[in-house]
Amino acid sequence: MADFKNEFTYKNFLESGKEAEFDRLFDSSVAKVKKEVLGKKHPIYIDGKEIFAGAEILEYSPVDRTLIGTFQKGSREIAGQAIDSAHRAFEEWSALDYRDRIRIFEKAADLFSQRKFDISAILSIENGKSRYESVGEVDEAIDFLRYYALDVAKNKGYVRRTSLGASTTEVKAGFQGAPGREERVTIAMRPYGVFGVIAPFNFPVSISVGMSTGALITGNTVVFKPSSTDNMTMLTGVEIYKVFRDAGVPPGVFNYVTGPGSEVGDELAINPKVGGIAFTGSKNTGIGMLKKSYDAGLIKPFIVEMGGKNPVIVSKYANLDYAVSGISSAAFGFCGQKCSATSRAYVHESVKEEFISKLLDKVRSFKIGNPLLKENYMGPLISAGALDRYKSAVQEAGRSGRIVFGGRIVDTGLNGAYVEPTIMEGDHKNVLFHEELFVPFLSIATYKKFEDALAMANDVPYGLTAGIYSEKKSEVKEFVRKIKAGVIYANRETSSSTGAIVGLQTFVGWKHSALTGKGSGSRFYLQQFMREQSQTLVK
Ligand code: UN1
Repeated sequence: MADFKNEFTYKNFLESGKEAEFDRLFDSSVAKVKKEVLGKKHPIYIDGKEIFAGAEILEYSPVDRTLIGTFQKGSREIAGQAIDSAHRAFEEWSALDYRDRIRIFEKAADLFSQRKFDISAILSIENGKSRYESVGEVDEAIDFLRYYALDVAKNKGYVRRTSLGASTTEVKAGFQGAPGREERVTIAMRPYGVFGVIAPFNFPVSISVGMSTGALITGNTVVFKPSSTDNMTMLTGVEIYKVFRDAGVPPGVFNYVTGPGSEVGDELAINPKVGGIAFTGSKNTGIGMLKKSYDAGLIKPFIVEMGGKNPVIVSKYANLDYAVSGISSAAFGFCGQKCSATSRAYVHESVKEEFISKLLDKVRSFKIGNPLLKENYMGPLISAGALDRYKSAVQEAGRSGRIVFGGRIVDTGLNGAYVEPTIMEGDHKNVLFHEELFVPFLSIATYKKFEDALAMANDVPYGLTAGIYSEKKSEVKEFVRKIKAGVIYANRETSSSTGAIVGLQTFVGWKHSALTGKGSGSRFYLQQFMREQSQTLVK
């Protein structure tokens, strides 16, 4: 069995001295996608067939409002048809030898790898990521596919056999531990049935592929809904559908349904034929779906990831250069539109001035503009809703805190929501330290005692990622022991809280950030998509 290897496209190009080739491939894919892929009409795919809903959704690029495509506005009824199709396909798919399923997803990884620059170009146009973020995300999708395929292989399809030898004495009456005849036991992890997979706009390739592969490779079938309402990423969804189809996923096993959450998402939550839900998105939507499902009297597993309000601590013992580099990237990379983004910094009062002055130097160097161009670090916000959230945060910061950088809309000449990275100083009690904003906005507060920094860091309902910068070992140790978050980083120069790598850092939320306590890209992920059955056969 070959060992797992991350895709690391950019790193590999760079290390072999081929950065120019990397850029040429991305730029030519952008040109090709603009010419050949944008502006088309796309169906819903149910049972391998094209379905048209009679109502449409137009998707525009956040970069400049170019028409990305015309998609179907799926209704509750259409979602029901997709569920029926997935339900019909389940028996055969779940009965397939696990090695056959592994082969399909290894092939899917290879196809993504071949198509990576085209899909990355679509991704940048669709949600406004820079080329580095997009290629990194497609790599993450490939990593998920390979990692999960290897996991199933290593666990031999999650079936193991054991037995209890026959007793030499005869059974007289049954009781716990009674002697008896030989018992052959198969312990099998078995799929639930149909999984509803509901994906976010911010990682529409990797998170969609990760959740879908988790469900499919373990023998479930899927109804997949890409983000289709205010923040739309339906075209990368079509690409995912095509990769799975071309890799050999049979018709009906993976169905692609676009449409509003209030129709398609709700149907997935309350339809009794849906065995489980995998969801990544906002806390409100996630909890709303859970509630609807339980109110409908259904018990289905929810594998959810629901955001964060991720803190970083900058100690008086910090290497401030690492802190500035890591925090600026985690707070402002992809405009802070990551669940893993750093949005709060607790800085020791003695280093605050120096930290802020270094941070401002760094942030001033970030170029804002068309994310398809190599030089721009920050592209547009995803939607008008995001811009509204940004504006109200800036207003609130002006009222109850102090803006130390940014706060303005940037005129790039493009028809999109481009804004400055924004930094405010304020009190931890301020609402801006507590609500997830999902925009490039960092709130800074100072502390005197380390334990106060930890208490403030933990004082939110979320518990996804967290970071610390301190060269003092005992502080880092205390942080690791006391911080209530699933993904934590100390002294990481590349990012204080984002950029978990599949197979290396499991991505898992604590508290309100998730539900199961198990993360993606880890060896416990797949087990969530199956239920255990012990099958005892007495000869
Ligand atoms: C998310 O924003 O929902 O660690 C997930 C990271 C990525 C995953 C982010 N690998 O930043």
